[in-house]
Amino acid sequence: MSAGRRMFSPSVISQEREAIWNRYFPCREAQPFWAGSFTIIPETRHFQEEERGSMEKKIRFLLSRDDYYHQRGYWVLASALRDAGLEVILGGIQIPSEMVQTAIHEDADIIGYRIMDAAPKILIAMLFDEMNQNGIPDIPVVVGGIIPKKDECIIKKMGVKAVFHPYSPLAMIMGRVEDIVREARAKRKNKESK
Ligand code: B12
Repeated sequence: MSAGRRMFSPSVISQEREAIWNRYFPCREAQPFWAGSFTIIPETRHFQEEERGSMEKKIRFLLSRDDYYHQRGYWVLASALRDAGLEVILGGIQIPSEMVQTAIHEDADIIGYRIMDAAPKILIAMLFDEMNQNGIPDIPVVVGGIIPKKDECIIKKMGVKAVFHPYSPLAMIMGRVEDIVREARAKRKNKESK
């Protein structure tokens, strides 16, 4: 392919490839309407529910991302969350307003945004704005991907519960997610009982 010789960049190679074979869509997950939980083999699900014991309802985790190219981490994370016994709602590539609609529609317990290619502080400000406007300010938000340190401080001040950088151990992520959801559920219960 001539692209390889001309300029070694994934976007150029991808455009050349597309011109010959058309665009390849590995799945339909980029469409929010299709957003649905991963299927878990029933026996595994039962085992995981028993193991997690005290969690009364499975955690519904909305996982969305900002860019098309860095898919690998998205799928690694989605599989790990599923294997840990969570219901993963695959938002795919979504902007904040779409994420909020999916979170409401899918009754998400937690929103996870994978940000690889954009400005985290702008996206997160938009997300919280949309969440407030749509009456879901209490759903916890966690963020992962390429998040510069200075942006991490800013988005945590905005209300992001945790930020995960490259090479974060998956078990540590799962542990934090469970703790965050437990805390949010307890807060909601308290609020409802008042
Ligand atoms: C592989 C890779 C690619 C592959 C992606 C293949 C694929 N299908 O995914 C390809 C070659 C396509 C690619 C392309 C590009 N890339 Co690239 N890429 C990488 C690389 C080397 C690894 C990413 C990866 O897959 N990691 C493995 C996964 C499992 O880990 P992870 O994504 O970090 O996720 C972990 C945590 O961050 C966390 N996490 C991540 N997301 C989330 C979300 C939630 C909710 C939670 C809880 C946790 C979480 O959990 C995971 C487990 O620890 C990184 C460098 C790096 N070391 O990170 C650069 C990197 C991300 N790429 C980069 C760039 C610049 C690009 C290009 C723009 C380059 C170019 N000029 O063409 C293009 C993008 C194309 C475009 N937009 O036009 C930059 C991003 C810089 C930035 N945003 O400021 C990086 C950091 C390299 C660098 N240092 O410059 N890239």
